[in-house]
Amino acid sequence: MREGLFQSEKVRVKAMTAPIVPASEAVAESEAFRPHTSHWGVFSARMKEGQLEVRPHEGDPDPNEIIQNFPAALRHRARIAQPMVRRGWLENGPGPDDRRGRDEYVPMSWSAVLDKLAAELRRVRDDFGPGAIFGGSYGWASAGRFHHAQSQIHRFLNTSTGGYVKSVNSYSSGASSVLVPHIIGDYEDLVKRNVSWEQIADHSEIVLAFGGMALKNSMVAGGGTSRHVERGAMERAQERGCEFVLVSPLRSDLPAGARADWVANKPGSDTALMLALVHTLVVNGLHDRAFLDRYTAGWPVFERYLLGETDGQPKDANWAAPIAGLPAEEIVALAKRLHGKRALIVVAHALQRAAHGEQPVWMGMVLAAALGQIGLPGGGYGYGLGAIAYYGRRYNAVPMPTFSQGRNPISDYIPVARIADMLLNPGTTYRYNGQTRTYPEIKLVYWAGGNPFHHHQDLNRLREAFARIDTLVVHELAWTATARHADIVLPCTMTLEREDIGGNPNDPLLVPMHPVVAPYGEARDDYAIFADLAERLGTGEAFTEGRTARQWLEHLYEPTRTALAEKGLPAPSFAEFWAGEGFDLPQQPDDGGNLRAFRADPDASPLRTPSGKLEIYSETIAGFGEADCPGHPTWLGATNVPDDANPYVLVANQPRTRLHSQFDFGGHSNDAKHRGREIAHMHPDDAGLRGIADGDIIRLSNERGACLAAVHVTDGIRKGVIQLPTGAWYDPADANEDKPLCVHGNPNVLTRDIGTSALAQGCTGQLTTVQVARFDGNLPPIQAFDPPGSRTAEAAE
Ligand SMILES: Nc1nc2c(c(=O)[nH]1)N[C@H]1C(S)=C(S)[C@@H](COP(=O)(O)OP(=O)(O)OC[C@H]3O[C@@H](n4cnc5c(=O)[nH]c(N)nc54)[C@H](O)[C@@H]3O)O[C@H]1N2
Ligand SMILES: Nc1nc2c(c(=O)[nH]1)N[C@H]1C(S)=C(S)[C@@H](COP(=O)(O)OP(=O)(O)OC[C@H]3O[C@@H](n4cnc5c(=O)[nH]c(N)nc54)[C@H](O)[C@@H]3O)O[C@H]1N2
Ligand SMILES: [Mo]
Repeated sequence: MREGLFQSEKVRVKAMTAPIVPASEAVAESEAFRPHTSHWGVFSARMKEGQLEVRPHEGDPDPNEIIQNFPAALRHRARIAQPMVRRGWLENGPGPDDRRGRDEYVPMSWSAVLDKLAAELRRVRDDFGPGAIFGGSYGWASAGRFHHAQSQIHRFLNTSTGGYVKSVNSYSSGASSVLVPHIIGDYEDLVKRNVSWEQIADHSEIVLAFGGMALKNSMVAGGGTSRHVERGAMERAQERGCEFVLVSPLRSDLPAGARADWVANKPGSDTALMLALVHTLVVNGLHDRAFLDRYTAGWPVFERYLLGETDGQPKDANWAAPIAGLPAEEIVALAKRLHGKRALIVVAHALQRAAHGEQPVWMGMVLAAALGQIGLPGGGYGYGLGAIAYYGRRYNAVPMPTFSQGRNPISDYIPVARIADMLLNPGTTYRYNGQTRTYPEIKLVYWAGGNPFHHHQDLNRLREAFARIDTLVVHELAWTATARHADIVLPCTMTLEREDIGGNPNDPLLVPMHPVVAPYGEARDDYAIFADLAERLGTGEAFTEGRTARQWLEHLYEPTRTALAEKGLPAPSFAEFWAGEGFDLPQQPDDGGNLRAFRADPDASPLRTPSGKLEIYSETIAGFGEADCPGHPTWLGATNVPDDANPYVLVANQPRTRLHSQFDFGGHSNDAKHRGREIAHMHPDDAGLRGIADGDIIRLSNERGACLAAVHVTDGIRKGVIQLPTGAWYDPADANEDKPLCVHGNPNVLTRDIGTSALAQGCTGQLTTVQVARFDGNLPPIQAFDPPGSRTAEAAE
């Protein structure tokens, strides 16, 4: 089927059985469980009779099952065993090439491949300047304060190539992180120093959650979490009498223990619904005028729009009802239900990962302000709460060990989700946050710790974009689709094969991360790879400062130890820390942060916005003059509207059984699939109409691409909506086609690659429209986890 991509059986077997360094040589296998941590929680691990066993941290009240992806993943055939170079690049040299993603790979020794890569980095730097290197390298990589891949690659490029073009913001919060500083102030204050789970358990009386707070999401936190508290906090609140209302196309977006009322609105309609809620409050005199007067700027301008004085259309419940797909009476009742209670408005990141994603974030703040709740314990605006397990918690009171990235001499950047635009349209201009900017001309793209074939939209367009550059370099632990498009593939260790310090600033536990097994094949740490490359570029000392990895851990630990000692707290030496199971750092009080202080005294503690207040109308944003992001929250018309060609709205949300694409080949992720495919959810009425039954294979398609998935038919989803999570590895049936069928279920072959607006240019991957049909053809095999073969047995030395 895809002869070009995969070589003969014989060679494939060779790549799969590459020699594994006997564990005893590098890492002593021990029968004792040793501590470690991951983005899905703190755990401990051991090797027993060649098998990895993991068990969650003892103090975790609600451990995350995603750690069960580790055992099968550790030595899976999808791991990369040795450095590989794409044949076309090797034979023809650097340059644009549409064979990327279709070509063969040639194994090479470490010394030969690093020589070649050093020469190529020098060529690009000398001929075009470091501004022709894109090193944004977005992605979640692995936990660990030192072996954090993005810190490593950025430090390498800063010290050794004269810098790089970076990316700003995230796929997570592309719209909100640009908007919030204009209207509320510091973004971290809003998401991390505001309403906490402790406050919800103790104080909230009603929680209205747009997009929900799904436990599958809060199970994850960058750097690891030792206690998953979200389920317990929602149950305690519910038992105390707190009401939960879920506004979402999926019932599973709040846990059963919250006993929520489910309002299944149309995806993308939340801004209209919130406008109608505020309109209802206003016309009934239920809005908090005193709060709006004292703490907000621009309410009168917004109110004229709300009441229809500027455009002739009052934003009342009758207006919003057909937009949201809800009865007007339900909207009116919901508004009245919010009044007079300690009310918390939550808006999930998901709502802003869509066209005009700025609007629901802004309007959520206005709703919370109209209720007069911002700054009260358990009340106000919990933007992002529940999306990740570092929101709604306390900050640690001492600094975390931090590996310095150095200084980037290149100031050029792109908003992260504009990568394909940049590569396809060098030299053209675009708008971002009030500026007109120009896309640079990139020759070399270097990635470590991310998977653009997971995170980016419209993957067929991304393939075209990657065909344009001279060289794509990827460090990976497994054969992701990104690695399969690279010219140089360097195998790196996975977390259980190296030592590190684990922790995140919103979790108290500092964890000594012990390796449990030797590196797979010839895999090396990102640090070791960059150190050797830097050596070749004459910048070895600047990159390593003469330290081994262990010496770096000791060095990074020291400021934390000193800070503990200065506070008169127990301050274990590194050796003591390393010998133990980890210890809890002191934490800051749960005091509601700057928003609470602002409420207490807005003159003494103004917000960091131009007016010092909550900006319901922003003169700054109005001054940018963007039609798709005016000066106050606005209903800009429906997007992702189903039509005859694409009659369903696709929700492409976060997966339950893994973090993004990581260890999709692990047991927990794979066991949850059906016939090897990712599972989509569909309403019984929709399925019935198309002759689709539970467990069938379906084909989802639109003008951008197509994929297969298995289907689960359920009434837990709004009619007309189909949900397919992200993270199943891109698996083209025939990579030689322009728009190959992904046989595995990666929704990003379907999503649209456009920015949220000219303000933020955020990712819009959450929603799109699709056609759906039962797939009755021969089911193509899953090949995403088979390594591409290498033609020749002799490594090219
Ligand atoms: N349609 C749609 N698309 C989305 C989203 C959506 O809602 N809908 N959500 C978006 C969001 S919020 C995000 S954050 C992104 C996530 O996108 P990514 O962060 O790119 O996804 P991951 O799968 O976590 O990619 C991390 C990669 O790093 C590799 N890795 C792990 N450890 C190491 C290491 O030590 N060294 C090196 N070199 N590599 C390592 C892993 O194998 C993996 O391939 O996806 C976005 N994409
Ligand atoms: N298990 C697991 N957890 C994760 C991740 C993961 O990959 N796996 N990724 C982590 C990361 S990086 C991030 S940024 C966060 C992301 O956090 P979110 O972006 O909030 O998470 P999603 O699951 O994409 O979306 C949450 C829910 O929003 C609902 N939704 C979608 N569109 C709309 C809409 O228009 N209106 C309303 N009302 N609801 C809508 C969907 O039903 C969806 O289930 O999750 C984190 N948690
Ligand atoms: Mo994210």
